[in-house]
Amino acid sequence: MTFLSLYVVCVLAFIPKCRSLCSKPEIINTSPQGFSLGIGHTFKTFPTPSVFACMEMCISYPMCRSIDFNREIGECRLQVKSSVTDPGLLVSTPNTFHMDKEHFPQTLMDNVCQTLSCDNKTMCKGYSGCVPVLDGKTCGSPPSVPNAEANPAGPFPVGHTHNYTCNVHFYPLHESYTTCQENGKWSNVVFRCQEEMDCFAILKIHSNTSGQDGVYTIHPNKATGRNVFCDMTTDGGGWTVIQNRVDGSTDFYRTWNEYKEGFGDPSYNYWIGNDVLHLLTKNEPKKLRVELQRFSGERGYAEYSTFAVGDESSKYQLTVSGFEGNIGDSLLYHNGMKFSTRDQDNDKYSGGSCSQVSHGAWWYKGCHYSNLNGKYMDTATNDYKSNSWYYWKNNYESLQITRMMIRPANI
Ligand SMILES: [Ca+2]
Repeated sequence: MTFLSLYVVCVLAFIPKCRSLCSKPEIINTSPQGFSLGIGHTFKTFPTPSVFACMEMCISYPMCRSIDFNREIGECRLQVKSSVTDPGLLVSTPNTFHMDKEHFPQTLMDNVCQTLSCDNKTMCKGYSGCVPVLDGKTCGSPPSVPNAEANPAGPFPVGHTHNYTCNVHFYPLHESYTTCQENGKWSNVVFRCQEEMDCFAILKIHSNTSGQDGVYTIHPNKATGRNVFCDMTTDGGGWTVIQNRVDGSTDFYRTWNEYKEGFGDPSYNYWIGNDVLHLLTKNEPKKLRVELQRFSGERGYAEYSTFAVGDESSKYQLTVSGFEGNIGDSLLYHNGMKFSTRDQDNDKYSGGSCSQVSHGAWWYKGCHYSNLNGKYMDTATNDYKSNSWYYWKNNYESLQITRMMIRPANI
């Protein structure tokens, strides 16, 4: 028995021992881990624990160009595009394995089908043998997306891909493709056209900004343009910096209107402004990342999966949850609180103004476990008025560098 036929017999029988008897196609070890084409190019999804079964299914469909296989949940997705012809479509996706059809060990697959003869209504699918052919379903007009160009009328054949385009003054978010699947439905559309353009939208529209931190003009809505600092590096980039402090040269003990409008230099010390903060978080919650540095040089971070700020009539009420990080959660305490400044007391402390007691502006309760707009000290000082993050070291140690930045929560 040749090695090839042993291999085929093993796979056909699905004997658990097969893994030790048969060598896997070597390409499995060389394809990129943690990448996929996303769901917009999927025409068929099915569960299987085997990446090999996923591959053979792709082989059997002429329109299939590649697979995305999720090992965690055992999901196989057949794609009408490949990373060979469209390398720009490949995106980082945890637990997912991408492979292009032209890299499959096709000769092994072909060998099985050469020994089988299927009738008109079936087709050979590698080791699965003869299975029913596609039933010829079609898809109607693709799902409409608000503020995107009108969709063409159907029907479209299985495997057809539609690419959405946003109307003028709207900016694309998430993958812009949907593909007609074999069940006659379009693949799930997560695409959105958002009115506001933040650093994340800039990164997606202009891929050459990746890794290029700096000041960019964002449009929180059609009428508003604002220069802000974009972090295009950290964890893939696309972060709109909303607060930055690197030294004590800029006064942060300011009035309601100054915090409403924003102040400072986007490339240096600044607060983006509460109105802009509201515009950037009103359509969908953002993820917040807080980066801190002590005077000792030690650095740490906190991320919140949900962060939103209400409008002025709500007193810029804070919504925050979903902590993850290594500096302790010093913000959840402030969830649901209104913003207070030295000239406007919206806190829960009946004995006075938290802003004045804490020498800052924040979503004070009664009063704070974080005070990043507090007083800047030039050395590490345990002071309630200082710009501190209590649960990092369980004290009010003043910090040397603080940064708060946001990007879409689901990317
Ligand atoms: Ca008060």
